[in-house]
Amino acid sequence: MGRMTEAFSPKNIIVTGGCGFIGSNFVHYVYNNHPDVHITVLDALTYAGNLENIKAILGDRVEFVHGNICDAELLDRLVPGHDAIVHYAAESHNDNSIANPEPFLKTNVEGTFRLLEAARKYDVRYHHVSTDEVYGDLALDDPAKFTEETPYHPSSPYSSTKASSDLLVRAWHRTFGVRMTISNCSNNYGPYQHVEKFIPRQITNILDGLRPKLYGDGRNVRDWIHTEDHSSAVWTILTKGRIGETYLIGANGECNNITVLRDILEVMGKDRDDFDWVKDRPGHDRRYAIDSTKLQTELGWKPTHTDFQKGLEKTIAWYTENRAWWEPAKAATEAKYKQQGQ
Ligand code: NAD
Ligand code: TDX
Repeated sequence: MGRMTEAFSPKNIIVTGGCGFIGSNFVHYVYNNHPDVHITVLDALTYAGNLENIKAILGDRVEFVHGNICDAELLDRLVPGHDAIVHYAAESHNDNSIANPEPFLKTNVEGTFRLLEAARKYDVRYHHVSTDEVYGDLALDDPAKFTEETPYHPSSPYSSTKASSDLLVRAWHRTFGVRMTISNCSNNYGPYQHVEKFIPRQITNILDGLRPKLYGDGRNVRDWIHTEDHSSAVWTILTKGRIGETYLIGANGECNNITVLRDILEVMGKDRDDFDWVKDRPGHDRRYAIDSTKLQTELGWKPTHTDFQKGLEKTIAWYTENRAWWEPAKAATEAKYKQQGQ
């Protein structure tokens, strides 16, 4: 408290990965709350990107550029004239990183390197969106939570590439003076999340008459936050955060997987045991938990979607009403899981 905060009012920002789950929510958040800001979305439209997510707001204030963050020439054309890069683009799914790590190295490590080089060359403010998974995991009976001081200890190919990208960002700040901030957020949920992820997979399985699939003993704990609270936190850090600093984002949403699954089954009118136990994920992190005191006390951020049960019910309603959005990806996703025994 009583610390200096830098006021920064970006007017022309690049949002990488703005057609994915969390990036598109951020684009809507800025569009709805900051009408003076122009947004350029840079997205490669991988299997996880969907232009539908931002179609309704494309126009004068939201522009779409189809391209890859690893493309240095494209960045040379695109970045000048913008005053900030907010970097969401990533390969984001742990199970995919176990099946085939290579795209994670490319996009998460090389892609971040290219963006940092562009931020350095054109002196553009840079915000790096990362994950609590860089800290590894906690034991179920450990009273501790992750803080900004927790040592890095990633477990999976995905989280190790995100940890690598965070370290690049810090080095580019210290060595080259890139004006950066980093945020590490816990598990997001909400509309537009790909059906490969835990909550949407179980909801859409039930909607398709398939049984939900629970990994291992189902006692792994995730710290759930609504994606809109993640967006408001990133905006707060971008505009008020201190350069060079890391902020953890979380909303005290710890819950184990079997409880989340049984809640979904109950809301959807199914028996609480109507699911399959499947093979565990190799290296499966046990528990994540975030202490977001720094963000709350220093920058005054607060989550607003604090009722997880209500958020889950709304999310179930969204997938029920938006079958056309998720159906095209469902069969291929389940075929891939089947091959992996999950
Ligand atoms: P997502 O997989 O839904 O979306 C990723 C987006 O990035 C897609 O639109 C995809 O097309 C795009 N993309 C991928 N590779 C690209 C490339 N090389 N060039 C340009 N665009 C590319 O991911 P998400 O769940 O929305 O996660 C977004 C960010 O938030 C990631 O950096 C992730 O690590 C981080 N994060 C996610 C969570 C979570 O719970 N999902 C939690 C904390 C942090
Ligand atoms: O079918 C499933 N059954 C199951 O039990 C799936 C897909 C997952 N799980 C378990 C594994 C995890 O304990 O549910 C939990 C959540 O799994 P994911 O949705 O795959 O998320 P997680 O691995 O925790 O990572 C997520 O949060 C941190 C995001 O995918 C990352 O991008 C983010 O960094």
